[in-house]
Amino acid sequence: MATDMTLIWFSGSPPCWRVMIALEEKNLQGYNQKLLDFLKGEHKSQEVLDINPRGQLPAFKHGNNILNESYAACLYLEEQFKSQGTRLIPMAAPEQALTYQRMFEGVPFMDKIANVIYYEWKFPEGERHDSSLKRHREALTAELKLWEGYLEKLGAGSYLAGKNFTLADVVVFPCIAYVFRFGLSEKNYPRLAGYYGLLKERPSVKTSWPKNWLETPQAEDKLKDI
Ligand SMILES: N[C@@H](CCC(=O)N[C@@H](CS)C(=O)NCC(=O)O)C(=O)O
Repeated sequence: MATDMTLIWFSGSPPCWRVMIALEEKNLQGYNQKLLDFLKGEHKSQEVLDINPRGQLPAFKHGNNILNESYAACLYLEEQFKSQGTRLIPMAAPEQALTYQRMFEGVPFMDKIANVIYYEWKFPEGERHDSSLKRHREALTAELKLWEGYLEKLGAGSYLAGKNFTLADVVVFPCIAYVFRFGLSEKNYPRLAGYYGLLKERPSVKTSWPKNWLETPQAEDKLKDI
């Protein structure tokens, strides 16, 4: 039981979900957890600021070790519990290289998703123009095509870095779940849809599936024409 760990999180937040998937994969169940409400601004409380001065989630602690960046927490969990649960960073150089490469491509991928889905929230009114939204949508389309191509090259039933589930899947899957939640067409992105279907059934993903997504499986279909 991981009773020396604490995770403060939001439901449906991709960075928080990454850490939860990593904890499940490393068999680190039973950690202390606190679910906060984004809309109530609970992440700006002193309790969170004491752990994460940016007032963002996830806020994660293992003993006295604090890891507030989702990638840092996932890498730490893999390193500290290497021989426990799923091995998330392959030993062989080609698979390891691809795992790191795809993991960090996940950062700009998520930014591009957020630039479209949360356009009104991210950009103040005076900075919003049809041309800039169009540019962000085009950037996201190009990004999605890249990921569709990666999966096509690897073949049906593959994970993001090959035939094994890795840390690349842990950090990028929440982004992919997000785009389908916001209406991405399975017909236009069949490889991504196949990957989404495969990972949805994985126990670590199922167990950590955002509860509010179960209640409202589909959000606004902002990505349906992308
Ligand atoms: N780079 C951070 C990003 C964390 C992040 O942006 N969290 C969002 C929730 S998805 C948040 O707390 N936003 C509230 C805020 O920025 O005030 C990570 O990957 O952990």
